[in-house]
Amino acid sequence: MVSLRTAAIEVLEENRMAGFTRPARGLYPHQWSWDSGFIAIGLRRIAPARARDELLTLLRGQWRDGRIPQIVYTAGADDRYQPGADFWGDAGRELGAAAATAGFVQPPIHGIAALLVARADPEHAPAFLERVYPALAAWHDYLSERRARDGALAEIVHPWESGTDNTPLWDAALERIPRDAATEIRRPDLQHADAGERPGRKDYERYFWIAEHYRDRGCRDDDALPFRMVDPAFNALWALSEHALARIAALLGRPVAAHEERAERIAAALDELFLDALGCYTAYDAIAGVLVERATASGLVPLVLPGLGRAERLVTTLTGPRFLDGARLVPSYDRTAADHLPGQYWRGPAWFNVNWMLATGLRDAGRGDVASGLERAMVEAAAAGDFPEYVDPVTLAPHGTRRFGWTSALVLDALAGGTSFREALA
Ligand code: 2M8
Repeated sequence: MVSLRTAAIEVLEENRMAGFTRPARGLYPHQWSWDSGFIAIGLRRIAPARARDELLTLLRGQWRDGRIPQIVYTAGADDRYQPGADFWGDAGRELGAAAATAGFVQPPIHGIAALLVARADPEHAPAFLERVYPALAAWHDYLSERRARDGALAEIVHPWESGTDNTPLWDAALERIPRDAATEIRRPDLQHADAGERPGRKDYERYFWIAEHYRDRGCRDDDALPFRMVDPAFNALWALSEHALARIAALLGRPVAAHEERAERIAAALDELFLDALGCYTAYDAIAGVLVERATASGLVPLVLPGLGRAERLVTTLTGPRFLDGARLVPSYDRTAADHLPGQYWRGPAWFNVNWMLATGLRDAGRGDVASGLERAMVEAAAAGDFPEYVDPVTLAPHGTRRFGWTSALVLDALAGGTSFREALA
C-alpha cells in the first residue's frame, strides 16, 4: 500500500499541466487563481521549483489594471467547462493578459503563498520574489483602487469571486438578480459531480446574468454593478497577503510602510463586519447596506490574521455548536441553521482549504490542540475518500469530485507538520 504522502503526490502529478496544476481532471480543466495559491503552498513541501512555476504561470494571466483573474483558460477545453474562454472573448488579452482569462478575480491568497514558497527554498527566493513582487503589488493596488472605492474593504462583484460560490451569504443579494441570462447554460459540471452537490439551475441563471452584465460593460468596476458584497474571508486574506508583501518588500530592500499601513487598515475595517449575535464576522451587502445574518466559515477566516483582537471570541464560536462541537471538521455553514446541508457544496460541507486556514490560524493563536485535531481529520478524510473536494463535517463522507488538487496539496502540508503564518511573517 502506498503512503498517503505518495498518494497525494500522485494526485498532483495526475493534475499537472503546462506550468500549473488543474484542480481536478474532469470538473475543472483550467487554472484557478486561489486553487493555485493553495496548491503552491503544498507543492513547496515536495517541489519548490514547481511551486514557484505554479504562481508564475498564473501571473501570465494578469491584466494591465493589476487584476489576477479567477481562471486562466486551457486552450481547447471550452466544451468541458462553462463559462469557457469563448464567454469572455478578448477582454483580458486586450488588457494585457498573455493568456485567455476570465474577467473576475478570486480571494488574494497569492501574497502569503509567494512568501511561503520563497521561505521553502531560500537559495532561489530573491530571484523569485523580484519577479512576483511587482505583480503582486499591482494586484493589491487594483483591489484598493477599483474594489475598495468606499473604504478599506474590497467588494466582490460575483459569487464566484468569493470562491465559496453558493454560500448562504449571497442568497438575499442574488434574489435581486434577474434569471434571463442570454447564454445557453449547458452545465458540463454535472457530468462530474452529483447535481444535488452542486449549485442549482436558478443559481446558474443568476451567475450568468451577472457575468454577462460585467463582461458587456468591459469588466469595469463601477457603481452600476448589480452585485456588490464585502466578504470577510476575501478581505482577511487580503490583509494577510498585504502583511506578506511588507515582508517580501523588506527582504528585497524596498519600502514596507505602505503595505503595513494597508494591512492594518483592512484589519481594522474588518471589525465593521463582526456580528456579536453570531460570534463571528459576516458579509456586508453594499447595495442593500446591510450585514448578512448568517454564520459561515468565511466569518471565521479572519483568525488567520496575526494579532487579531477578536481571536479568542472566534475560537469560542469555532469550537461551539454552530461549527466544530459534534463535528470532526469545521463546516462551511452553521450546523444549527435549519437550511444547513452537509453534502451541498458551500452550504454545509467541510472544505480542506478552509480547515487548513483555520488550523493555521488556531495554531498561531495558541490553540495547537484544536489545530491538530483538524489536521488529523483532514488526513483521515483524504485517505478514506480519495482526496475529495469536500466532506460531511461530522461523518467525513466524501462529496464532490475526487483526487482534488488543493485537498492533496494541503494534506501534504499537514503531513509535514502544518504552517505558521506568524513564523513566515517574522
Ligand atoms: C469552485 O468554483 C467554480 C467557479 O470558480 C465552479 O463552481 O465551477 C469553487 O469551489 C472555487 O472555490 C474553486 O476555486 C473552483 C475550482 O476548484 O471551484
